[in-house]
Amino acid sequence: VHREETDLAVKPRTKTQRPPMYKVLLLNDDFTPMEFVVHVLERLFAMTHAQAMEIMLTVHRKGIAVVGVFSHEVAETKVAQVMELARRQQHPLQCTMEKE
Ligand code: TYC
Repeated sequence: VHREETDLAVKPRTKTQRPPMYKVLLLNDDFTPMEFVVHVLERLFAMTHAQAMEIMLTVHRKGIAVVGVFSHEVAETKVAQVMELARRQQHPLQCTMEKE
């Protein structure tokens, strides 16, 4: 029989610790081609063409958008991968992360 069913009093459980999650943010600029941004989103964030278009247009109109929410390690890797693809093509695209 489980302890909870037999004990007169059960110690309150301490709150479960969840690891902090990080938003990966994409920033607008006037120079990076729309097709390049869509390509990056499809390639690195496993988005469909329609999803990638939607996020890209949100960034284009609003200046910034959340691309996804990940663990610290995965978010860091995604940001580095976006920045590396942009650098290689000499686009000024900026990607950053922020604790949720
Ligand atoms: N504003 C860019 C243009 O008009 C397109 C763009 C969208 C750039 C999203 C960056 O994160 C970005 N070509």
